Amino acid sequence: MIAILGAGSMGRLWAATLPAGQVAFVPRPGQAPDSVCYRFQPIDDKSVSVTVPWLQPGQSPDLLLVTTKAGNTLEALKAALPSIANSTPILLFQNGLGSQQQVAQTWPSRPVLAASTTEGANRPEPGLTVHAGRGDTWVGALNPVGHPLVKRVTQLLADSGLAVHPEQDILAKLWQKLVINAGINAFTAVLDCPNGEILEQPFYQRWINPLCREISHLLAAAGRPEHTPEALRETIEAVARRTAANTSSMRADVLARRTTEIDFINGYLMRLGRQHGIPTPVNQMLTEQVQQLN
Ligand code: KPL
Repeated sequence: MIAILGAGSMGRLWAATLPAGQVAFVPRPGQAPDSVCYRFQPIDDKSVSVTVPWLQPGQSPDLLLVTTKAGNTLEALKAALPSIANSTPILLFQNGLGSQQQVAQTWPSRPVLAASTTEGANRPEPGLTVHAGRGDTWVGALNPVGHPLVKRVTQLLADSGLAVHPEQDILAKLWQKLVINAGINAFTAVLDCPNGEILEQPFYQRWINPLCREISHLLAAAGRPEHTPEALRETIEAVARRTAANTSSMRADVLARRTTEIDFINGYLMRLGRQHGIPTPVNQMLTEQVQQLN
């Protein structure tokens, strides 16, 4: 049995694709007792109706997927973990960086793993979850207790039929995604436009080079492989073009009046800059502008 904490788009994508009857959502405090029911639209098939029960007291999951927003993760896990065995692997799906490290530090004796995924899912209306784009999911350990479980967790997730791979250096994957999100998401939220449209906007063109210079310094300071600002810009723009029509997760959060993950994306880079004595005025400006939208 796989338990899922967080019934947003990503949680519902995994719940709909993993074998039926083997998935349950973890109830949040004060949760209504009814199962979670929704329609699921696969990429190239007819939509199906999905019913996912809540995890019952005494049920012991083989794996806990955590698909909460980065800012809610610690609090949600503090409420959920007392009833989940110490040996159950915790697999974190959060965007950005910072929340994963908080979890690994708070529960050092539990197996903590992280996933980086390029699967696309969204909820265009309340009862509908759409698998919007096929991608890949990489799974790797964040602490020593998690290492021996990477293969098993990857196999459990691969039962969904989605492409899941074990990853030795999951931090590298999380950094790659962080760079892309740092260069796209805040711009789409501030400019209120789909990913591809930022490329033509004067505000983006004014700030993207200085932003990439900041990120390039931060990568070197964090001991990650170095990338020139030009290479970072190319990577960001290739993804913006490939996902041109997408509404980024940050713009979607702003439009739905949800808290964004800015504190774990450009906000994380700003805090890292402070730690290393590297000025990050562009990350700070983007963080503040998105915080104001919230
Ligand atoms: O990951 C994304 C997000 O929206 O969070 C991108 C890659 C920008 C795609 O929309």
